[in-house]
Amino acid sequence: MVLARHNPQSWFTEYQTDSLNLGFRIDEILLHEKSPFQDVLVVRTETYGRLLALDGAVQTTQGDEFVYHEMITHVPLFMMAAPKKVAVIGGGDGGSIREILKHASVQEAHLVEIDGRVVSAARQFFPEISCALDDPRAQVHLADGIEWVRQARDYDLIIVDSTDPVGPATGLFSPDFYQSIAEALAPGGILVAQSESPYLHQALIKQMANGMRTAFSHVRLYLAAIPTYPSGLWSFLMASQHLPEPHARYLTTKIATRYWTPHIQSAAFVLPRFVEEFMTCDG
Ligand code: AG3
Repeated sequence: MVLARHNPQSWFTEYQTDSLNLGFRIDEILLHEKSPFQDVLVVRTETYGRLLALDGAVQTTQGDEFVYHEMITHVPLFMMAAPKKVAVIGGGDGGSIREILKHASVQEAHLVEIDGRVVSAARQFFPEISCALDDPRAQVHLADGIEWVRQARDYDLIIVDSTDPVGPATGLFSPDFYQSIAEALAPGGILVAQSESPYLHQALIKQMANGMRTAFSHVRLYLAAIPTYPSGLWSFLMASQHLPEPHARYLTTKIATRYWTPHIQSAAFVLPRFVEEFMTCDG
């Protein structure tokens, strides 16, 4: 349905917290349905192009999806000489798979999404994001990530590309899940999980980091600026048994990116003092 261009009611608003909203003027609602798991909405915003929201929370927009998808994938992938087997838990839009497959060494990229409606909405409305799902190296599993990871083995990288820790994603933030990821990784393997906003979700980030420390020896936080997510500054937690160091290939790579650069590979781990402080203080 096409909405009047300047109708003041033609807005999509994410209610980010009880006291904070982010509004997007929209000119069309492309899809609005209830899947068995959540509310799925695709709208066209004037500023950021098409936007996918699940249960009212912005997941992806055409205007800034590259930041999240490049940062959740390339930063850990460039810690490895030749990653071969990668899994994405969540991430039904396919953006993470698209970035993973830019690494020529990758032989298998598994997408494990609980909600098939998210995958079909992405295929229909975000072809430039979901395109790589048709690559012969990609496999889509419509399955519960927690169950799926229990039988997974020998992965070089597992990415938790989840929604917020409410609704279907809750179990993806638990120490038990991190433990079964640790068992599913090959020696030298890495876990990366999106970990919300350092302004708004400090307690959650600390809780996730502590949960990861029960299963991994090294846990590090890194950041990226994502304008359509709550507060605009987003974090990612990386966990591994050996301290990850970028592999020299990150300096000479020819893969096409729009946010990631070799400097950003290192700079993303440089934390503002308030973030350093809440990550190190007790309690
Ligand atoms: N998943 C992380 C989205 C979290 C955003 N939270 C919010 N808007 N309240 C993104 C999925 C992209 N593949």
